[in-house]
Amino acid sequence: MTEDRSRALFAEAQQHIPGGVNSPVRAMRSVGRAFPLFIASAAGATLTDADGNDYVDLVGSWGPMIVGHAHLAVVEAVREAMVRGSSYGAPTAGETDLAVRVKRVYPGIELIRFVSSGTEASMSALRLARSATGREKVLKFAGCYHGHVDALLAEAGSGIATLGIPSTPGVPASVTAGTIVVPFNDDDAVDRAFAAHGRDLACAIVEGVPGNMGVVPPARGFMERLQARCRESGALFVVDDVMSGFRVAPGGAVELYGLEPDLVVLGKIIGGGLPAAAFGGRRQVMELLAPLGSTYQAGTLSGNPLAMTAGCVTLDLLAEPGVYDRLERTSARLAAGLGAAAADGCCVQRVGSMMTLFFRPGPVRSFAEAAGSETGRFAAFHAHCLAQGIYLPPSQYEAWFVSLAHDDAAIDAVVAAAGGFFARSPQ
Ligand code: KE4
Repeated sequence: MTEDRSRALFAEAQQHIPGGVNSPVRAMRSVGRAFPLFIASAAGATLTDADGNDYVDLVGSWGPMIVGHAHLAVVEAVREAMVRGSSYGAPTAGETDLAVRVKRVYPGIELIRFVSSGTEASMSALRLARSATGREKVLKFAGCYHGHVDALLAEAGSGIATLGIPSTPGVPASVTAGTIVVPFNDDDAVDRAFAAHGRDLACAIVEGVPGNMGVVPPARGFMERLQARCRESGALFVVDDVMSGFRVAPGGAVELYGLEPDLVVLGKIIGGGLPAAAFGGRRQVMELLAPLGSTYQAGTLSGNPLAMTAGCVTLDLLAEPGVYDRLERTSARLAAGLGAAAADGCCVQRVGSMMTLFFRPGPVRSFAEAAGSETGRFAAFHAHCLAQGIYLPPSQYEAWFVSLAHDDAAIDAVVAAAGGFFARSPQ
């Protein structure tokens, strides 16, 4: 198995693109690789790299490819749409078609606005919450990622209720000064933050099922209490279902936990592998958006016809009977196999078809606990699996994604690779 072509492509890419990649995690530096694999094609649950090596794919483009890569129905629909033109900068029926499909499973969304990325959706939701409440502060959780939105690239200040500090250069301290960062799954910390800032909070934003510190399920009642604190304080409750939407249930974490958010942020799966994301919620809030209201938000490719087409076909495939039962069976099989293969010092955390194998004992309830993982061993595990033809997210702090295209053979191959690693290095 050679990787020469990927190595050469990476060397060339680095001359033109920072780090040779267009999104940092793809560089595979977190798992100690000198260069990432360049992918040439994909079909079903399989990725094929530039050297012709095939892999069982558990990244799924970081979530969107839940029906599998290059699904024939999606390919044909987008091909037909393409010959009618790819972008008009004008309204199309396809945007309404996708809106109707989303609202069918998100009854709390009365109006929805499409954008081109989850970052854009989160950023817009924040602006709308600030407009709706006339307040400026926002609350987020450590370890939750909502895209590279300036105000949300913040780390906790010195104390729970203190103001955020930038987590990256380039974000002014003034921008994160209004961001309160609280440990996830910590009810007391949430209560303290609301006691200190509640009346100034425009919103609290939370991943429906956090997957950006590895999969860390909400503790029982945590989301409901957060929602209640928002109601009491007048802050909007914003659920970021970009990763968990249409994945952990048709209506995402909102459905799974019976939540009633003021705004929902969506992305990934709703674009079916093309650039589409959205934010939506109560009519009273959404009507503040231009052109109805004066809260400005816009986008050249928002509601792009090809993305709307891919999204509609993907959501229709997910609406077929038994789909989520099938995803659950396949995902449970993988989680059980990993749990049986893994050493005692590991734990598997899963919600539906998103999961993480943590290289630390469980449970993992917060980012601080996730950060206690043995990332060096994860890197060795990742390299072992790659050599066995299994393509895992190149970071301990990411979710693995199962699709409808993963059959028993694919799952068994992942479990066998994991078993081989732990047999060779039990601790
Ligand atoms: P995008 O801007 O990448 O489309 O979406 C941002 C976003 C928002 N909310 C959640 C819960 C997300 O997980 C994401 C993006 N997820 C990462 C994977 N952890 C995308 C991968 C990448 O950044 O390359």
